[in-house]
Amino acid sequence: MTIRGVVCLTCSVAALACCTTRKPTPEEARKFIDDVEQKLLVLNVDQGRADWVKSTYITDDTETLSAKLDERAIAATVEYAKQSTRFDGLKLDAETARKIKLLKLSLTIATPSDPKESEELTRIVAGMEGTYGKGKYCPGGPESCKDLEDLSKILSESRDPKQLLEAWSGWHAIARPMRKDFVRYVELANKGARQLGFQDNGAMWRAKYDMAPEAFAGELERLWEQVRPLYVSLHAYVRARLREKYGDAVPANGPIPAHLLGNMWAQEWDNIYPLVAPANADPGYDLTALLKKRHTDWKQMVKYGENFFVSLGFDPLPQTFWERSLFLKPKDREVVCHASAWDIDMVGDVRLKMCIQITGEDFLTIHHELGHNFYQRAYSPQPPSFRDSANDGFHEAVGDTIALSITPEYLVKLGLLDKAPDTSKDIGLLLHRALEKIAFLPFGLVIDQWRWKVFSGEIPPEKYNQTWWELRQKYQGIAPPGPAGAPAGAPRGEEDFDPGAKYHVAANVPYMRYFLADILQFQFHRALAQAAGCAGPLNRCSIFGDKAAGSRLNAMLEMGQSRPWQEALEKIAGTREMDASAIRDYFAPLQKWLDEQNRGKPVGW
Ligand code: X8Z
Ligand code: ZN
Repeated sequence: MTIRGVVCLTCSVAALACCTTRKPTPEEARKFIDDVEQKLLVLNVDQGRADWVKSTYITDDTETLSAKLDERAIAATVEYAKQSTRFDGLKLDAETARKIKLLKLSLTIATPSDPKESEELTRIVAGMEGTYGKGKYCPGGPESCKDLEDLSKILSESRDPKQLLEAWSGWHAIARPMRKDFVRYVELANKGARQLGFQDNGAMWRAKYDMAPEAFAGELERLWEQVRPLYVSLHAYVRARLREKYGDAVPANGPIPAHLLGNMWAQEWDNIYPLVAPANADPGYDLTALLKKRHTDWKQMVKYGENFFVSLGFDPLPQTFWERSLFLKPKDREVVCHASAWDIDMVGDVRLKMCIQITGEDFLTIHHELGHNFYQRAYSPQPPSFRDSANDGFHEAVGDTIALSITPEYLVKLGLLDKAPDTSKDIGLLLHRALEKIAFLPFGLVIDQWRWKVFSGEIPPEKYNQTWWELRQKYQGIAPPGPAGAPAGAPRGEEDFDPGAKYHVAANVPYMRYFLADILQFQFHRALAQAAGCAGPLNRCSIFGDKAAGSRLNAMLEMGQSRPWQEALEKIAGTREMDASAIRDYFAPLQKWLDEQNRGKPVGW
């Protein structure tokens, strides 16, 4: 006798209908998912609004309210996902089958069925993001406090190792109090994921890619192997140049100390371009300086981004975008400054949340974020289940693809630059881009290599920090800075929780999407440049103003996640495979140049 049958014996007459052994019909499945879509849409929109208020005004109250609505929406999704298993094995039409599949995969965190644990988990996640958002380093009392924006500015501009170390250590200390919560979060998130049928929370994240999770891990390995030689060459070149600057603090053939690379997480290195610029091929301009020289304000920066999309044939952003977004850091309250793009009602109330500063870096980030917003608008006519990107790497890649079109010639068109440097400066331009895009690749990979192992239990809490730095060394070839006076590479302790000093770890945002995006954006760029008829080297192609490129991009965006990502990729790039040949082609002249520079010098760590 089936379990269902046993329960049936004790059922009331009224409940008997639930206990029949009759197989549900495909029509019932269709009705079920249509109904669930509508109910979840309401819950998710409410959750989004509460989350918006919390992120733009962090207080205990907004944190509590937002956690409550998170919990409500997540618990409902979990419940519907469980209910949907009754349609397992049924022959359904393709659309219904995909919607039901996506329902089970839609969460980045599944709450456990115990209401107390469910509440605890959503509270912890809201709290960790709040701790990150409020994080400050106050060396000499409240007046001396520096937030992440202040400390990041030091990391990018200072060349004084002592100052760099202080800013780096000051920020990383904000994560120490998160460690205990993070341990509990891992336990509870795993519990929720297991109740949904996944091995652990990391397995749930890996299941979202329209292929077997093991096959996905294999794809990552393949892509990384394609680009690793380029990274290793860049690393060796940068290390040699930093050694000229900082002497023995940078080892000749070991990992580079993390605080010397111009960025709090050593994830993008373009801020140290002036230290490593090639003598004869420096294009001689700096985007931050150009923006400042023209007195560009935040609104103009966002307008430049919007205009790019409009030039491709997209509609301008709605008035509500300008009214409801957060563009600047408020002086009177705590906010989460980490940039993000929002789709509040899933039908056009798109917003940007960012603490814009007038820098080249933020100019690029604005394009990144608007890529999310234009994607959101393009797929909004789809049924609610399909209002997302083909896979999460696609969402992250769109704005970056546009930013690859910010060429010197394009800056001349905007009136920001007087004259584009000739092709003899291409190595400088490519090196600048490589410090941004090639340096990022192993970082994009490492965050979730670490988290997946944490969720699977392979990394226990007492080894969180040690393994974090082992992986950072293995993939990125970097080491933690030592305490003042000590040699670089002195180990950090387990009282530190350095992963938590990165937003996405504190806020439960999966990270492999950025690694994928780094590869995909070059595939997109190559395909769109081709559509625009650009024959020149890829780094000089801009699709600005090209409607053919725009409609090719839009054809992919408007699909949302209605079809497996392989089909979306085919639509834009004519291939079903993620492939690093585009990024390698783009940087091929630089690879050759780097290898010449590195000749006779140590390579690797
Ligand atoms: O988090 C972001 C965006 C929002 S989706 C600002 N990025 C990653 C990061 O900052 O670590 C963009 C590049 C990588
Ligand atoms: Zn993004």
